[in-house]
Amino acid sequence: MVKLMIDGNQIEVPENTTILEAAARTGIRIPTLCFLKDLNEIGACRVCVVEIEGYDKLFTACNNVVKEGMVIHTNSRKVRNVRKTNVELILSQHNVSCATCVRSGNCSLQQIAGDLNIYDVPMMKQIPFPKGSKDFPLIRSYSKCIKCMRCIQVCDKIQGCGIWDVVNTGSRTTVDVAKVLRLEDSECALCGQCITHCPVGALRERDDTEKVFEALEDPEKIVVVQIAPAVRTAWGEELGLKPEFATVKRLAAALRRLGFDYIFDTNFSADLTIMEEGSEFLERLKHKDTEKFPMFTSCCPGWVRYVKGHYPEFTDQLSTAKSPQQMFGAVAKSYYAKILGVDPSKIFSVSIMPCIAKKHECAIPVMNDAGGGQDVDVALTTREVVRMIRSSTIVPMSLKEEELDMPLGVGSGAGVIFGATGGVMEAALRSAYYLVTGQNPDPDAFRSVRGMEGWKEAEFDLAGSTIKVAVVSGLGNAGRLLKSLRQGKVSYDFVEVMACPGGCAGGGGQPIHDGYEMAEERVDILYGLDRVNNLRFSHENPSVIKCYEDYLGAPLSEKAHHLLHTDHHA
Ligand code: HC0
Ligand code: SF4
Repeated sequence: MVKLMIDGNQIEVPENTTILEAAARTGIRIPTLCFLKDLNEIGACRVCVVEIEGYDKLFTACNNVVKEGMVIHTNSRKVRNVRKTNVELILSQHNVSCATCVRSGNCSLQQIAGDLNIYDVPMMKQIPFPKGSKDFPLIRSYSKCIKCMRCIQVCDKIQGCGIWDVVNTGSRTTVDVAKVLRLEDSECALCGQCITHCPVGALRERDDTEKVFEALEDPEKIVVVQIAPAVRTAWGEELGLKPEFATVKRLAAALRRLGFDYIFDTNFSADLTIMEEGSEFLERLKHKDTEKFPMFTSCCPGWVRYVKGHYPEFTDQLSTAKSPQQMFGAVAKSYYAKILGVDPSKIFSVSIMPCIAKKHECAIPVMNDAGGGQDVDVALTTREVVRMIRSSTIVPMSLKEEELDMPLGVGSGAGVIFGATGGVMEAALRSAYYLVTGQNPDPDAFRSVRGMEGWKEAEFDLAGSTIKVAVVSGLGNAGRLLKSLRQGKVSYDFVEVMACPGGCAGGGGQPIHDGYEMAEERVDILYGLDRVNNLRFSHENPSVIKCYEDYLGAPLSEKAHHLLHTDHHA
């Protein structure tokens, strides 16, 4: 243990504790900007400086550890002045257009400048910044980058993609795409984790809200919307709503006020995905001698982009099943268009996703199988929908819950847990068991694939055969798993991969709580929703059963193949 004094408090903490942590233990908050625990502890912004008696210079608290007998001042006049100057220097190279910034009100730099009483930027520099693309789903505003390095670290250490790097020198130092010139030409998976870890507005998703407002105003268009599983756990966060109040039914009410004609649930098509992907897996198992294993889930477009870009030799092992987002779009513009008796082109199909890779996925040229343009016309992130609600002056606090529409608004508990790491695997195993044995298992029989660890393994008995599965979340873990498979160190039958840590609950399109990840809390909500759902099995979803009876025939039928499966090489 180490004894020291912080702001007059005598304390004792374990060796190697950082000054930042030691202060926090005594209830003293040292402000930070670039710091992310275990990920970015480099003192780049120099906001966390403190004074240590006996030294002229100040020290950063996030990456210096305490020593026996230290006397530390975290809030002396000298500390406050230097901190203020450091933030002014950051602001001097920052495009301070706060009122029109997507992160206004949720920006750590804005917050700290306010906290430090900075109302003027005395050393403002005019720096010519490169212009980024406006069309790619991930947008970088160079003029807003504060060189905190968080995006570099998260992309490299957590996601294993290494897209960003520091470029140039002196006042022109900035963060840009490593090796290639354009982000569009890089192997960026579009997971969006660099956005959710950016403390300012230097990274954001392409804003597609205007396209949706236009469709909502068009009397010729029937605008349908699907709500992804993980969106229901998070949409209320930025609106100040408690999770138990911010239900999917209250979101449905807000979406009706926005003018959407039919409010549906991606959980419906998650159940459909299980029927197709589960059947495909059992079919592949029948040909174990000739098929390559493991089969990988294909519902996360960040993962699909990653594997195609970084480990293309595994592309054939992806399930051919489309993601629930795309299955929903194809069904909306075929089966549902038929129910309505309208041409598919009349339907404008919107999805609300916790994800930015979904914007890329819906625009893949082969994802238009229903014949009415793109099967999903626009994919919005959770954050964009919150902005639409705000800009339309809808007050969710005053809304009563409303039902989703039928028949595509019905989803099972197995569908809802898609939004959590392990959820797709668990849902698939619940139905695979039924398809093999003709009997339902205990719905919680496969709970060992739950939990936040980045790489989980389990074995289950499926009618006498042992099925070995793995579940990974975070692309860095996915890369490690693929390397181990390549080297023959591990072998599995079925692997679920989600690009974002914790699965879609921690998706790159979710509300941002700078430096604090909400994935685990949101995952708990999803499992709670599964527990209380009357339906726990995808194969018991009455709307899915009816869709097969009236339209698709059976899982893996010709029509199902045409609408619900894809060629990942296209
Ligand atoms: Fe997901 Fe999905 S679970 S990828 O995370 O599979 O984005 O929530 O909508 O499509 O269902 C995201 C979430 C989805 C899809 C579903 C899957
Ligand atoms: Fe890296 Fe993901 Fe950001 Fe792309 S979206 S640069 S892969 S963190």
